[in-house]
Amino acid sequence: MNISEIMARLGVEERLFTRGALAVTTPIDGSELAQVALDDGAVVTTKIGQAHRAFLQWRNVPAPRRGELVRLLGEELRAHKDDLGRLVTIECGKILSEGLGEVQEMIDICDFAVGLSRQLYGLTIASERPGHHMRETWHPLGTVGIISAFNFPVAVWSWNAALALVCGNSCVWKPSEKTPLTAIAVQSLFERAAARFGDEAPKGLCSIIIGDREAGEHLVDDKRIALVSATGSTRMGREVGPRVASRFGRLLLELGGNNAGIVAPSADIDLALRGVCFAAAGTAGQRCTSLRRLFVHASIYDDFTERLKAAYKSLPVGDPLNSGALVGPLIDKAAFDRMHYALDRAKAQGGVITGGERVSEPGWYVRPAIVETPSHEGIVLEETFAPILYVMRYESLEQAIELQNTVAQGLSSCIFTRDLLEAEQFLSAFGSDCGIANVNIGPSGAEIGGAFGGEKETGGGRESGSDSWKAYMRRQTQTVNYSSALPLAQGVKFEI
Ligand code: UN1
Repeated sequence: MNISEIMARLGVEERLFTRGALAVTTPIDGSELAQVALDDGAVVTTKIGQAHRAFLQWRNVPAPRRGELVRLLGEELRAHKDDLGRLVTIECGKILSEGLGEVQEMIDICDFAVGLSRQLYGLTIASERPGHHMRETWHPLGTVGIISAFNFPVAVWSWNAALALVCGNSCVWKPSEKTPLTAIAVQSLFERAAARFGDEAPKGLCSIIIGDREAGEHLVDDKRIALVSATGSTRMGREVGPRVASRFGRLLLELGGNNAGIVAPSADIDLALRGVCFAAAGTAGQRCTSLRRLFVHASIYDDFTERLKAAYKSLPVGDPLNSGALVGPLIDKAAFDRMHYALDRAKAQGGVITGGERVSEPGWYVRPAIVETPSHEGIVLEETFAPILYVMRYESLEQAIELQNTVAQGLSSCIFTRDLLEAEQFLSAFGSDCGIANVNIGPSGAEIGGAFGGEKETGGGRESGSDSWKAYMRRQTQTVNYSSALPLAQGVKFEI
């Protein structure tokens, strides 16, 4: 597959993807796409230094003006949506409409951030002391280190960077080693936007690090990285979290999910079937929000699972650039091996498997699997980043909610029901314990306007919309005395 023309249109110099120690392959057929250079520890440290100096300048640029840079970035993304979306598909294997959707998600967050650049509101607070006022002001935080995963190779950067930039921060981004090309392309679009913006955008305001674990460790351990925003597995978060905490750095973690759905007796079955198929089989099960566990009410279980199995059989699996395909390949052989390891364990637990086999090669194309499992235990409690849906029967809503909440992860959840009471119970304090809870929609495919993230082993971070921007700023409580007396709070007397 030749990517030279796409890269040229995206403004990427050829030397950036034709030489270096890291071979980049496409999951579409396993062929080599490019070679990119790896940054060693010294380069990482230099880039962090540059980003830190950029922050010291950028924080003084007025926020609405900072928003203008993000507006220009959004323009570049709009103009290059087709090429970048196609490159996403080529590099990570998601179907083209999802590759394009990912770039749309970037455009959306840029629009959101531009508006936000005029709305970084603080508070004014009534003081208990005469002649005083108090307020809360939000200041830029510092350099943000962004670690992203292969499955959303560019959107996750934009959730972080668009907000970080309007908040007055600089960014250093370490994309997945599996998807450096899309990162290099995005960096090129950012640089075009920065050049149009002019000198007020300091050199090194946003940069990328292509590297392995060691490069990541430099980013995590450097005190000049004020916030580490990391997306990936819970295992990765367990390593990154304590290291950043030990230097009192700030963390935003978006880790594993083991998302569940409930299909209640009153559900619109056609709608539920579509919702389940997109969420469980779409993106080849490689979203952190993918549906992995499904609780179907006993009264509709047989009928629903038969229809689901029939729908799965007809899902077009194949080349993600082909407009007919709905399910593309797994990212690599290791993903396929992990999928089959999980299916073997599910079988040993008494699970009955439909699908899961490799359907074509080269590339790791699999038929999404349904596992009817007698018990909610063992492998069902683990996140396997592959299209495996564990299906179970339930009798009462209370029982289904309890089972859905028993896993260690807490990202996303959903219920399909037309019963108002059930829907509201699912969304109540004793309902879903996840960061995201949906009614009559699967757990994946969130819009950027809401805060995105989850509880428990998902890490607790929130990115993207709502007030997630506050994670990228430091809050300062200010008290001003405009009188000529000095009354002390709480009535304390200290006369000299
Ligand atoms: C991820 O898989 O890391 O809600 C992010 C969704 C997408 C983002 C997924 N908007 O499925």
